[in-house]
Amino acid sequence: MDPQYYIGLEEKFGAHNYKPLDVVLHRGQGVWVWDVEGKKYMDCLSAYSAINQGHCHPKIMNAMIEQSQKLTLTSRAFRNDQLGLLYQEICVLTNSHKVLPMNSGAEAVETVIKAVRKWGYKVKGVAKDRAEIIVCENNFHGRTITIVGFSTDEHSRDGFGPFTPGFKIIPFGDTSALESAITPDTVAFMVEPIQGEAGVIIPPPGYLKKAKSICEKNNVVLILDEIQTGLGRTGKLLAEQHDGIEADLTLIGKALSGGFYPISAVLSNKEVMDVLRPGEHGSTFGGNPLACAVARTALKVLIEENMIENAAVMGEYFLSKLAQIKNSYIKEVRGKGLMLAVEFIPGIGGARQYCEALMAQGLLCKETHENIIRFAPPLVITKQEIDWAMERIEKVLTIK
Ligand code: IF1
Repeated sequence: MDPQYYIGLEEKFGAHNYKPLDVVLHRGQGVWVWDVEGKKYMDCLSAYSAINQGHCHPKIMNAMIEQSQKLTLTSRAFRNDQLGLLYQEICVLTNSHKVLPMNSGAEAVETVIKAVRKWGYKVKGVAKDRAEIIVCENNFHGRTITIVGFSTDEHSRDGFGPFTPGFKIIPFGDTSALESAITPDTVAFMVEPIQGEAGVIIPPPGYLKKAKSICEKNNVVLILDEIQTGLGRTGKLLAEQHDGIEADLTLIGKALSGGFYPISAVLSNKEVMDVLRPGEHGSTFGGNPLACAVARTALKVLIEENMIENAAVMGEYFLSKLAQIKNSYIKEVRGKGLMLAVEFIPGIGGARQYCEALMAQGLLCKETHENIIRFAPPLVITKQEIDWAMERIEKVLTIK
């Protein structure tokens, strides 16, 4: 089928809030996807890390089919026989005490904001409506009004005000800024272990560890948004493990379903979650049996099929290969696990042209900001497949 037909429909009838590469995908398996004309590509974006387990993982697919033949949605007015099992499995896996399931990542972020505010008033003793949450410059936590309200990206915010008050913004990676930003009204510090949208920005070593100890000392809840970094992407189950810490609250989403279904969750180590009482928060689809069955299997295959270890080993290999590319316009190559980026110096026409050239070579990736290409293939990628990718990447990126 002619891709232009589908592109035309999207352009004519759809909102124009995206500018995708003009590849119309039809089918996927593992690290590979095929377009409507049958052309094969390697997916080096993984739906922004929602497809860590690879496209259409057969075991997750079976779980989805089997559960959908039994029961899909009960609402939380009734219980179902999948939710408790998912709770237990997540808690065992992540050493958490409580789980609150939602659907999208942004909903998990909104949920955690509500929970820590309530905790601030009920437990910490902050005066009514004074609670403050500290976040970082160049954060990306989602698209709701509250969340874009504390974004520092003008593009995300412009024209959407007025915004929710109660947020303070500090530089990322700077623990002294955190220390001085905390006041008696501070209830939480929320941060991404590695900033994804900002361009795979890795903080100085020990940042999270120091942040954790500052939070502890000041009775401030540490919230890690692991929606992108979590579930194996950086070569550990959670990126916090690189720093040997446990956040008080952790957000996961994306790969929690292996890309089959929107499911997210707030994981709580402290009993912050206990402040939420019946009627104070919820979601029609949150915690539904289909989502739970899919998530249970998505977590299971991540562990059983050694995807996390593979991400660590393959990530290191991929990074070392990217670092060998000869191009004097490359400013930096960086990454952890299979969350990798190549940054170009400004003023060379942007990274998009490279993404388009890579697409022509059969490799799909996406620029972030003007000058950064992100490489984040599914965690099932093999050494041979990285070599296949590197042949194309070298061809496109090498400038003699
Ligand atoms: C889009 C970026 C990635 C996230 C973190 C929460 C959310 C996200 C750390 C919200 C979502 C997405 C959304 C997607 C593009 C994407 C993205 F380029 F914008 F930054 F992944 F790198 N916390 N990230 O990264 O989760 O509500 O979307 O489920 O098109 O907006 P969501």
